[in-house]
Amino acid sequence: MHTFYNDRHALHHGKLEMFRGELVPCFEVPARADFVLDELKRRALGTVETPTAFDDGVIARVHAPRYVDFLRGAWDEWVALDPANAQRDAFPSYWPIRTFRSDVLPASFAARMGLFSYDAGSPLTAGTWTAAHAGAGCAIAAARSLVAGERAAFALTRPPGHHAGADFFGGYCFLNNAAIAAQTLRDAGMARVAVLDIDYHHGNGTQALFYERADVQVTSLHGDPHTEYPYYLGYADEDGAGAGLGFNRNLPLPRGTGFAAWRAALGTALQGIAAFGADALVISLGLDTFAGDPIAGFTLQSADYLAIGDALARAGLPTVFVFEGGYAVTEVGVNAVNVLEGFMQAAR
Ligand code: OKP
Ligand code: ZN
Repeated sequence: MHTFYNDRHALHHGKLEMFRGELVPCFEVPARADFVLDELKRRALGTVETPTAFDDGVIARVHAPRYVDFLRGAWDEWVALDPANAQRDAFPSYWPIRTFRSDVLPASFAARMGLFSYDAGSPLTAGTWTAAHAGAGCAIAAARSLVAGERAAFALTRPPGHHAGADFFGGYCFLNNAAIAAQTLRDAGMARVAVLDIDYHHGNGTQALFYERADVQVTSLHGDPHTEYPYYLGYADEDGAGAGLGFNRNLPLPRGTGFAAWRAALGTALQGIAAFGADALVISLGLDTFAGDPIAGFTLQSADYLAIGDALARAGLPTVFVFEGGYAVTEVGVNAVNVLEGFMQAAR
């Protein structure tokens, strides 16, 4: 399996995030991807390629132009407010919640930060755009390799993507890499694409992007949003709307869920994907279902990830894996590569 990776990910390096009432060191750090890359190389699981120049037109088919324009220029605007801001990450302070307008694009940078975000846990840094854009390039290249006939590919990207919607960032996510991969597959002529999100947190951005579409089916296994981030989406009764009715499926599981129950839910998810008749599968590969994860609540063990890879391979579909969460930094490499290795062993 080829891995698509760009070391520009490290240019996105937030210092602090708001967590339980105080600013704490960011959980989403560059070392996460380094541990995965090291483990891939240690097990010699395939080549690692860096997409250089790429056609990024698909980004505008997933994200709103005014949002992408904002992200691209946000750091320069932030520093222009005050040169001392160069030493501080940018955070939103105001949000246009119900009753406010979101059609007007305010001149104020602070107002646009809030318009285009939904939490205070996702610092925007000097290298955020460069890293996110390079990551999208990896997702595009991984998807294209499936179109060229590969059985599977891995986009080793950060910041993650599945919380980012058409015009908002949040949950450490800025560009939705899994959605960009899915849309790339659609643009290449694959009629039906399934996205399966196995990150601990519900992929609200991915769900929202495809909620009214029948060509991209979205399924997510995640911590019950009654108690788990992102709280306001990811419930079991969200099954799509309009043309997309019946093409979204949420399988929320209680905090504390272990592998037996998680594995049963995966079986349910895979049955729905088989019934959909997908031409390709996009996996939002979060590893924060691990027992040792500092911000999540399931109890999966490292060996379980081999079994997950095995089960995913048995769907029998061209599959692109897109890296999402996983914050037990020293274990995230073993856990991620276990999924890929389990997949390759069963796919042969
Ligand atoms: C990203 B991914 C906000 C702190 C809440 C956000 C968790 C984002 C997880 N003040 N933490 O799904 O792994
Ligand atoms: Zn997560």
